[in-house]
Amino acid sequence: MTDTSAVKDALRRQHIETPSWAYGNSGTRFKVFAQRGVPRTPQEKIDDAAQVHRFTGVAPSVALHIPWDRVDDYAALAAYAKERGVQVGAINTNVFQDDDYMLGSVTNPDPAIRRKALDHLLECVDIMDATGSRDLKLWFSDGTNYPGQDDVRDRQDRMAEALAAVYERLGDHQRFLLEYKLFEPAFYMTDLPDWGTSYAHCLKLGPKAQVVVDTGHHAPGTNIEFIVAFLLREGKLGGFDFNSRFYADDDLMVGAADPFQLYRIMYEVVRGGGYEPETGVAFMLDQCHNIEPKIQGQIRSVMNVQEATAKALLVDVGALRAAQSAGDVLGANAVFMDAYNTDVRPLLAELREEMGLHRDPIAAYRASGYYESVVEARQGGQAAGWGA
Ligand code: PSV
Ligand code: MN
Ligand code: MN
Repeated sequence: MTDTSAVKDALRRQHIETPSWAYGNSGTRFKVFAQRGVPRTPQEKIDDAAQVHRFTGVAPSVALHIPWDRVDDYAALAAYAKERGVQVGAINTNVFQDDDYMLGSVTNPDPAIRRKALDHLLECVDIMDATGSRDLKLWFSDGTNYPGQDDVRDRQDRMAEALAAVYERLGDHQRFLLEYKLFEPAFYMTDLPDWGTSYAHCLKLGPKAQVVVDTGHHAPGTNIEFIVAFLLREGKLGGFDFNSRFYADDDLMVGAADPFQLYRIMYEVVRGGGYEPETGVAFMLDQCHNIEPKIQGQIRSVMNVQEATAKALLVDVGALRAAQSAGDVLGANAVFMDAYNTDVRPLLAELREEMGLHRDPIAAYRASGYYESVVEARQGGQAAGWGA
């Protein structure tokens, strides 16, 4: 039997970070849909993130994306967030939107463009100094579209050189999280296509270089929970960019496409000790809400992560281990599935009440009138960054 009060305690201290770009307008390369009441400034994105925390109690930080969230004074922005009851979290770099980066950023054959990209990454560490952020998230769109287009090995050398320069610049309490992605926008070869490549670069550099697993960045059928278990065992799992996918990098709400996969991932996190804050595993969302209301989409996503976590924490580990060591295949699988099939919504509703929150965060948000007030106050909302 699992102790539900211990499970509740663990859930109470969960920390899920929401991304500033989830609150802005977004879409596909075909169309960005404008919604009413979307934020016009980084401050207004923080206001929206604060609503997600207000109703869930477990989303106390918001990630920024630079230059989408460029301001003159980042310390003042961090203070603004604090006043609203949240913190500035990870700083996400952006070396994928300038014309200069058509053939790559840090792996570009042109040294002047590589320098420009590196300067941006270093500037983002300056921003972290001002906001007090711990994590720098690095994702590179770098790669090639055609065989022979550029030299694969030279590009790895350039990547390693840039990463070493960023690593060198990090302060004692800072780290970078290196993201990989199978393809897109490069279609033939991506310079950091998988966890193994990110891991190898991070391993060379040291403990402040960690791998981040974006759940939407794998080939269909990839066993993501194995990657999670492996990286945790090696002390190299820096965190997650959570979202869900049906086909490619869909950036849909986490737990929407495959809640069972999310549960399997969270089980490995718990099993590997990654749920303990000291391990530094960051639970971040990286999503956009193209057709659904954005704040509600974030609240729903946070709840989906909570539900998967609750199920993972409810696994009867004693019974599971006993069945595993007895070679009882079906018994072990049954224990694992029992936890997954538990309806944890009443437990979470109870927990929220204990935390002084409404049992149903979406209903409470809808009843709050926040949406109507921002629709009134905000005109001409900002695109999150894509396709605008
Ligand atoms: C790239 O697909 C990615 O997952 C990276 O994390 C980016 O910074 C993010 O999406 C936002 O576009
Ligand atoms: Mn991502
Ligand atoms: Mn992505």
